[in-house]
Amino acid sequence: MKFSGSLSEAEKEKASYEIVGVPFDGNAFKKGAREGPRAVRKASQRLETFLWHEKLELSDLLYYDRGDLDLSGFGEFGEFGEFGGFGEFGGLVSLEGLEGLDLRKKKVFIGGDHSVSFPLVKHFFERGEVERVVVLDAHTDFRDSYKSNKFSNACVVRRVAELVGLERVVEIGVRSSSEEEYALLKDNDKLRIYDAGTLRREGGRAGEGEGGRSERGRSERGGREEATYLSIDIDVLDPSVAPGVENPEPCGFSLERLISVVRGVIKSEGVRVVAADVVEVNPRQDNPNGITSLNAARLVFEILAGYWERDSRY
Ligand SMILES: [Mn+2]
Repeated sequence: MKFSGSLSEAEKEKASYEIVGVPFDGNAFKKGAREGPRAVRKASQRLETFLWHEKLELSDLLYYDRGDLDLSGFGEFGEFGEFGGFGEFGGLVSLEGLEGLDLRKKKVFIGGDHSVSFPLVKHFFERGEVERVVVLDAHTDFRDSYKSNKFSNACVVRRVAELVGLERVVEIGVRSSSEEEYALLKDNDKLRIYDAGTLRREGGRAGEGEGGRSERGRSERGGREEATYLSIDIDVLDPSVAPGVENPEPCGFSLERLISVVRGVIKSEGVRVVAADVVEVNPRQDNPNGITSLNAARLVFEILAGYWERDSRY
């Protein structure tokens, strides 16, 4: 099954944007996120591809769902902590499917546990296609290691920051970390965090504010744009609208708030989002009505619409 509104196989060359599933949960404690791509695709069939609030028919945007990365070479995913030769996963994903991707076409990846973001960012970064990373997540994910696994989904932002540089990472929506993570993060003046409380006080303008100005930004000033990877852990949403996650964290975003921040980041001046992921949808933890997958599907729609809005402006 392809994501709703996808071009057919015969027409895939016409695509401006591509969707890719990453059905991996080997670095999660509670398994199930490997079923995320399938569940989100299925949920997308329940939504109209006509975005009412913009009067935009999404299938006109020309995107193609390439299916899932082939992770068969990895074998059956072991239980948490069995990845003795850490780093193998990064190599595996690079070997097993990313090489074939045309990086000039903007991407939306559907996870998978959050650990998949590291090899994805790495692939783009090492090819000079990504300079900056924006993470939307309830958690800082800044542990050095979790249960002896340095590539756990609880460590992913730390690994990404080591790769691209602390000053090139922004975290939005944070409302949970360990004391050790906070001690490390509070005194650093590099990695920027817009936590959930800041967003509530400022009306959610961390991403949106810059976006508002960009309407008349680049064409006048022609400023340089930083190629950006946008990683969205669905647990940034409130558990009431996204219960199907490994680590639900109370007091999160509404879906409207998240969409507003995501669209704001995509249209921000000085930022060019070239790839995004939506990770940590765990259908085994979801309500029977599949609300988490449904909201994730809507988010994928919004990312595609954001890409299109941005590309059609210039
Ligand atoms: Mn998280």
